[in-house]
Amino acid sequence: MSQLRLLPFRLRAQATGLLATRAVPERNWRSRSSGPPAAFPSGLGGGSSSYMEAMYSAWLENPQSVHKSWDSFFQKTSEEASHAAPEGRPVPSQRTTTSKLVEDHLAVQSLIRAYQIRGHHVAQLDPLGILDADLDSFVPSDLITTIDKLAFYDLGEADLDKEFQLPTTTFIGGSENTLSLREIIRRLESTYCQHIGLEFMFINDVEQCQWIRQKFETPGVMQFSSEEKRTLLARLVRSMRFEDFLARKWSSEKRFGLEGCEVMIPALKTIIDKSSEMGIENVILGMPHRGRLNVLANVIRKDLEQIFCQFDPKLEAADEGSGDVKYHLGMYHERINRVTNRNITLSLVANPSHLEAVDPVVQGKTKAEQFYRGDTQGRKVMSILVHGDAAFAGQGVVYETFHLSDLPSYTTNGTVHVVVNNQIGFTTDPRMARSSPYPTDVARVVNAPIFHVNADDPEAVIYVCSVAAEWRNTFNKDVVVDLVCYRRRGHNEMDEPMFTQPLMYKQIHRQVPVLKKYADKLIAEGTVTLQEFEEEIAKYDRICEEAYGRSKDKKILHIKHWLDSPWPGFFNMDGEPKSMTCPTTGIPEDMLTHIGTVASSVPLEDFKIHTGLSRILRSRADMTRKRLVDWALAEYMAFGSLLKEGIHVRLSGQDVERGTFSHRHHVLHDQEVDRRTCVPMNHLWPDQAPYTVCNSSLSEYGVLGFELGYAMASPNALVLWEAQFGDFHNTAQCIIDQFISTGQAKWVRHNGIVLLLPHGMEGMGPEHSSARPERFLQMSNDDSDAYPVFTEDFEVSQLYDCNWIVVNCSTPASYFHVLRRQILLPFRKPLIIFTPKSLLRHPEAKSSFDQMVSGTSFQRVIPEDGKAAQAPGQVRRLIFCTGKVYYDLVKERSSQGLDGQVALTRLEQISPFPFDLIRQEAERFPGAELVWCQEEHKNMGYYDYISPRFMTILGRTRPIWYVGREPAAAPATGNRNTHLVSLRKFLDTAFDLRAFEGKTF
Ligand SMILES: Cc1ncc(C[n+]2csc(CCOP(=O)(O)OP(=O)(O)O)c2C)c(N)n1
Ligand SMILES: [Mg+2]
Repeated sequence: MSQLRLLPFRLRAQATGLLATRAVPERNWRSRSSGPPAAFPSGLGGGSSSYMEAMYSAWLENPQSVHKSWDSFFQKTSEEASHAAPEGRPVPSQRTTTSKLVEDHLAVQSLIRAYQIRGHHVAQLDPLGILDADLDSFVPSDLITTIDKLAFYDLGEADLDKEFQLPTTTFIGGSENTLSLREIIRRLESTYCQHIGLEFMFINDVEQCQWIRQKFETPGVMQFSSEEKRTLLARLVRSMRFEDFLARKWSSEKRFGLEGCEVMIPALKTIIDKSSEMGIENVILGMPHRGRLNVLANVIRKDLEQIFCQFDPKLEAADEGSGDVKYHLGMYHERINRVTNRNITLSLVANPSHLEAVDPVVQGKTKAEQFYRGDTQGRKVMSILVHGDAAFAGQGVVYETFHLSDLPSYTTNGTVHVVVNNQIGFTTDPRMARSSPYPTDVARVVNAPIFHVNADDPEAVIYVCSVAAEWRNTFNKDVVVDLVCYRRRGHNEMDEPMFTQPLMYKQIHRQVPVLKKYADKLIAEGTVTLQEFEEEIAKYDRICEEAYGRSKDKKILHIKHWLDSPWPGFFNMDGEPKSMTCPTTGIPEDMLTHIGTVASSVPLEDFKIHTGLSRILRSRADMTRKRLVDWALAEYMAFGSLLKEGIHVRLSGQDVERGTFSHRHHVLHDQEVDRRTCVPMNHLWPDQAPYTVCNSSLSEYGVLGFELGYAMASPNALVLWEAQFGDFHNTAQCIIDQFISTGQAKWVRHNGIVLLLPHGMEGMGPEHSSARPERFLQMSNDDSDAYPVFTEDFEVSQLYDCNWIVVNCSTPASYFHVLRRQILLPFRKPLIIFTPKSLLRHPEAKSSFDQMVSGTSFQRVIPEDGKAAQAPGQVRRLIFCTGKVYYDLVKERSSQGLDGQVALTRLEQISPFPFDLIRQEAERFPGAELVWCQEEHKNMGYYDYISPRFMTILGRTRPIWYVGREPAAAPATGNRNTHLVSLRKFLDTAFDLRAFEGKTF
């Protein structure tokens, strides 16, 4: 027993005799190609020993009556039984001895399985040796950590030197089929209980489990050539000396150094090398603050001087926008992988401070890059996500992102996750930061294997990373590498960690840096000399010094150099739009007719659709004949025409295929053939771009982030995310605030994502009513107080300057045009569209082809063109409004007979504010009182946004009166009657021409 490694620091009294909890052998595994045949154990389920006894009795009577695998098993064990009988003792009857041996064999199988399942609990994962990576000091009772625990299996010391047949579910034997129990335990400990802790036995696929067992159990797998060791050492030198250099030069700057996890650099490089070897050409990385500069320098290989000059506070910013701190910026770099000699493109996606928010963005970008390369299997493009331990466990978006990983329209065919598990989050201990044993448990939901590894053992880390990359590129599934490490300094370099973690930090101060430990090891074994090691250090220090010298010459900071997703050819050489005009957005009538016809048809033969849908298609055909469109058909026209122009259209969100309101029906389902579907949009033209429409998982944060990432990859795509109801966007608020609204200002990155947010007060209660326009408008960056200069290209230049476009269309034609304008603009801006619910079926909410044919365009403002427009001088009130309330106002105006006295003008684009057109309208009706009418409550909707802008354009000479619902806490009432009463009330005010008499402003 002396060879058995004891784990005294974990030891505690162990219960024995818990045979009832014996693990049950797996069913139906496949035999490995070499080694013993898949024989006796297969098919054994619970209660296997009574089954075996029955088999054994049958065999004793007639060896031919059992399967030949049982026959050879019983023969073998009987022979061993007679050899193994200790001298001097009476030989027991054949039956008793064999039975005991059979039981012992089964026990040994259980023991092997126990290590495979639970070995990680006692693995030495913490480099500090003080914490339990699984937050629990318990030692599983079925691991042989002391000799007495053999009793758990009814085994004893005397059994240690007996030979046991190895089951096909282990590879510890290598080419041996049998091993002594002592050796079995030794090999299991060396695989499962040293510096690597493996969690994989929850994976449902037996082949995948076998693959992992083979990778880690096979004797001698973890051997490295001296060349590999030297490369590893050189990478550690870079990683460590880079941080040292920054610390020396800028001792009081925050950089979120990697000290304590320097091995992350060789770890990432190994994943990239191995993936490149397996055919990957493009790697997209997402990561948080910790070690980010080091990754930029030593993994992506950003020019060091460009990193160093970020530390210079005197540098002038060359680009528009407000920029970001250095440890958030992204990067894109194409280079040769030195290990494989193949081209590789690496990009690190810019990210906000909000931890894990970048995860779905990286996945979306990866998916898009795969899609545009036709890489359906993820053989060329892959993603790597780096996480902090506290964030990985705490942030829900991690879970949302994992749930996208196997959905056909969202999968990136496997991601390698690397956790920098420094066992602390800012000042919080893991025990206070998570309820799961490991920070990585979230990955178990998708059956991803999890490899924990002690980060102070660089070779173990490298091995694990290489297996992880191989796993990803073999099974195209996610995998997690958990680098159990420590954080040498405080949360950042200015922080004092001893305030809160005094004992941990006492140990950390005693901790020998990994580079020194590894160098000493290699020097001791003769792989490198001390002199070579010192030269390697001096060489890299020189590189840093020289780059530092060059960085001092830099006067200007170009954020453009930090772009993570360049769009080659879209902008001119200076990164500016190629023009500042936008063509008209209408399309030829025959195209409208053609799209309308396809939208009304079932392009596949023998395809039986639902009768209700036939009715919808007939009504589309009818509208097409009458040269009319409703909302759904207008959307068809916009998407269809862009597809013809080679623009990929992707619409994603919950239930978007049919449409929440059952109006869209972009995917037809055969009523008789299971899962047979048809997407007529993909049958428009032979050479059209593909159309993707996909129901998403029930997530907003994850899915919106994903689509934003998707839209980053190419300007030649219309990527839309639709919320089920507009208010649900608030669970994705971080993507909206941190990426969509601010992305260009922070990272000079254009993005043309479109958000479709169903909105409208329809008596449906506080939720399902408001898409919260006030929030989007409050974040719009156009100046409310600056009187604009009205140049010829006012519309386009205003759009160019804005952070996003907010529209609330009142007609299908408007929706059609604004979608097309989105792509025809010479640049990209996020577009927020408040979309209708009841208007989808409103008989008045239809547009004629005349409003969509060539030559027509998006109207930012739809001016009054009815009776009031014929005699503007007579008009006593001009009501400005937006969206659905227009239809209520028109109806009310007509019922009160005020068509000639009250004009109604609609804002289709709210932000950037159409100052020019509003001024024209106000001037057209000089004698009219100006009113803003909205159905939302006064503290919501548009009023706070439009009010100062009206003031600016009117020169404060005329008031703009408010008509709408009163201020409120909830966006809408839950009581239908109250809803109708408040509607009545504000409609009455809107047409009470004396409502504001005598009031001052
Ligand atoms: C969503 C979010 N909440 C809070 C923070 C503030 N914060 C920054 S780093 C940090 C601790 C992160 O711990 P961990 O994920 O373990 O990474 P580490 O810093 O240890 O590498 C916190 C709470 C943040 N950046 N993002
Ligand atoms: Mg941490």
